[in-house]
Amino acid sequence: MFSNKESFKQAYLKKLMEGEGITAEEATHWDKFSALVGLLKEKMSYHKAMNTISISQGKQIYYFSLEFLIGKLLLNYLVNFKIEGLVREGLSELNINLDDLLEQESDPGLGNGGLGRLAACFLDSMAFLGIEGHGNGIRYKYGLFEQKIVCGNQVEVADNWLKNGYPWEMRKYNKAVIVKFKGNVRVEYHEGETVFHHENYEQVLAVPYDVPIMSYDNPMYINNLRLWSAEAVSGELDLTSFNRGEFNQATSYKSEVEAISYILYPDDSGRSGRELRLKQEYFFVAAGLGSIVRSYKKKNNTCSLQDFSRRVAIHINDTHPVLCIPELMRILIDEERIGWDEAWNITVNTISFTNHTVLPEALEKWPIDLVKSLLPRIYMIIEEIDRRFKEDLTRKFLDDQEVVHNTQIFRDGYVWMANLAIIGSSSVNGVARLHTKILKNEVFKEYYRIFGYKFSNKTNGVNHRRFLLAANPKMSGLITEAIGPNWKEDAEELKKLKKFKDDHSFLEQIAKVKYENKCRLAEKVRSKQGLVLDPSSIFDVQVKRVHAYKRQLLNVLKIMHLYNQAIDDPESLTGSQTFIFGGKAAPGYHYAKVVIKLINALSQKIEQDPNVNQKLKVVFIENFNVSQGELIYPAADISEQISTASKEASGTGNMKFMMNGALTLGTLDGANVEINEAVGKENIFIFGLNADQVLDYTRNGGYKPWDEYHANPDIRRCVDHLRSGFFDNLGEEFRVLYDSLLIYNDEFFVLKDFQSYLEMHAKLQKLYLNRDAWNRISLINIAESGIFSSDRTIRDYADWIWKIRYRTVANLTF
Ligand code: T68
Repeated sequence: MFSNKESFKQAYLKKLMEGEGITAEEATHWDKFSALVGLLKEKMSYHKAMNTISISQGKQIYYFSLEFLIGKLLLNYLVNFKIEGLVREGLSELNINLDDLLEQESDPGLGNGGLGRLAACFLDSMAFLGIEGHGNGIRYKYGLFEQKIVCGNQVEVADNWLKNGYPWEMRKYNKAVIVKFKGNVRVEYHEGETVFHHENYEQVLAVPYDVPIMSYDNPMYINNLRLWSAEAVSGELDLTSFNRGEFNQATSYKSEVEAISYILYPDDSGRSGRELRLKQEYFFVAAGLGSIVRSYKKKNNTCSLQDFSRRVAIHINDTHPVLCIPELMRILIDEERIGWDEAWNITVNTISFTNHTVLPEALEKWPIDLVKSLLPRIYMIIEEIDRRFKEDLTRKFLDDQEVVHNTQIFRDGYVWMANLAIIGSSSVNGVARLHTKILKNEVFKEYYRIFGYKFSNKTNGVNHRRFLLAANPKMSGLITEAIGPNWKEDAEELKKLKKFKDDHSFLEQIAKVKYENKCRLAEKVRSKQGLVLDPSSIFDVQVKRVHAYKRQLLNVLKIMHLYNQAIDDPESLTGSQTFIFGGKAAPGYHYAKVVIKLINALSQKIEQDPNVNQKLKVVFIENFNVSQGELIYPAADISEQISTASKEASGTGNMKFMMNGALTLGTLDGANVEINEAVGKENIFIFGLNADQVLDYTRNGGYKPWDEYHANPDIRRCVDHLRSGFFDNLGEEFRVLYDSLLIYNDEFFVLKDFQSYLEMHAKLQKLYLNRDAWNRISLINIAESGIFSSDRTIRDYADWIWKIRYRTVANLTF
């Protein structure tokens, strides 16, 4: 195994020759990339084999999530092995540029946004903390679509991320699991025991692909992300029909099966409700649990599951994996022959649940008939869970019909998954303090009365080694020079930067790094989209999924207002500003797609106006994903976090911007509230209604947007642009936006918050002229970002939910 530059070069050339049978001169970028991957994989196996320590005392954590947005891995592994410099130099001496190889890797889009990226950050932090924590998900053949902008419109292109193969995964056919759908349940009474036989089912073979997740600075800790792929069980291919020439029938089984892991649903807020989605949910739950039970028995050398919950914790990421509850019950009762009460104790004590949203349309529910026909035995178990829960509840809350009604698992013809999740798990957590408060007092208030002890908050965090150390090498270098390297392992150490807050030359260096990062982004945007950005302008950035509650529309109205001002008086604009947007709209979400169109139309309008285009610019960066984020966060001056207060559960982009020194312009929503507390109100730019005010208005039927419209000429002018000829012939298309504000009562308080948003933005513009003051705030944001590291979040989960030990700062290296 290589340990220095020379031995790396030798090993690398050997690998290239062995693997591809070629020399460095003959090799393509792909060959060179593959050789480096091969070398790192060997290094990982070598270290893994040496790991004999288990800090978490053998307790295994399984994080079940339909989404893992892991991003590219090559740079991450190099950083984690602490060999990036060595490899870069070694390659360069062989005339190979590491950046060219990094470009070769595909960025697996196995998630929609925040929820999926959080899962990936958690895997990294679990590995870092020495926790045996593994991911369980689906290996979608097609990830989230690739977004192209054509004539201002979003166009979706299939994301064929596997077309060249995925070099980090390992197919483990010998660990496949059979998953059963449909059929019927035969109940048999046998010597006083009731036995359930699932019959006439359709079988699907779940084949796992494992991706290694390694720890920073401790290569022995290598966990596993297990992604399941659906395949036909060979015996099931109907050979009789095939032989009779009925190819359609024989192949339809195969394609029906493969459809299960074919594509990720591109909706980040529910709505799907299709049979295939439910199949996906049961598929990865049954496969995951099947393999966990098998390995539990092997590892603990036992055939009994009585101790299961002491040695295994299963965490469900939102309700998508909630079938873990009835599936574990099924295994315990039907396969292990454990009685209901004991099985229930084991199940509840094993499972914990995180909620990620309060939007009503994102609370999953499935038609009862669908669950019954697709998963007959699981359905029976859910019914029994519901029956027992209600029996207990009516005894305790006899006179409170509201509690009894709102907590039922079966309601209005549907199975309500969050209800099942709360009843069947030992812990329920929200993802930011405000969000948890809303869960307790609003969304799940009846449950909070019954199971108050289950509820807690675990504020999200992000992996600062990916989003600062690796994504922003220049800032990382500067930080390390100033406070030493320990912040990489303990993000709270970043606080030490505060001693430089009045050091003019240090502040200047921060500004210089920011400028260079802006140049890096500008160059990327130029080469990919042919757009020219001016790095000396303020980069004001909003990148995230496009959604009404995230209020990209509010941002657009603000830019329209600045444009109006410039038309009236070209001198009114002080410095020059670049407004950067990025984010995908769910393909079926018309409103969001029109918002994208509007952003592009405004961009074009301003670009074509020679009086303004030197001062104002709007760009929409195509295909926002993890890799783009890594370029964008370090280059932002202003981070737009402007969701309607009470709607964004936490947000994690806000944290990534902050740790890269952007100043937050935002509402008191989600984790912004805690960012505000961390940096102090003079170092964040808060505007608009707070959550209590929004909830108050909403309880009383909303507010009157027409009043704002009539009272405020600035608002009127911007809103009218949506209908008038301002955007040439697009007025009809933008009508849906206009109507959302004035006809449908502005559900997200865009006009209500408009004025205070403008004022806060103007304050920021002015502040930008005072370079020292700006850079000081930037530094304070970086310095106070430590608590938003996912290492802290995972320690919270480990202490309070999973109840396991982990590596601490005191024993970081051994
Ligand atoms: C996000 N949720 C929250 N959901 O919106 C965000 N939903 O505030 C929070 O920071 C983040 O979770 C992490 O906690 C989502 O991203 C989804 O992606 C999603 C996907 C499918 C169905 C429903």
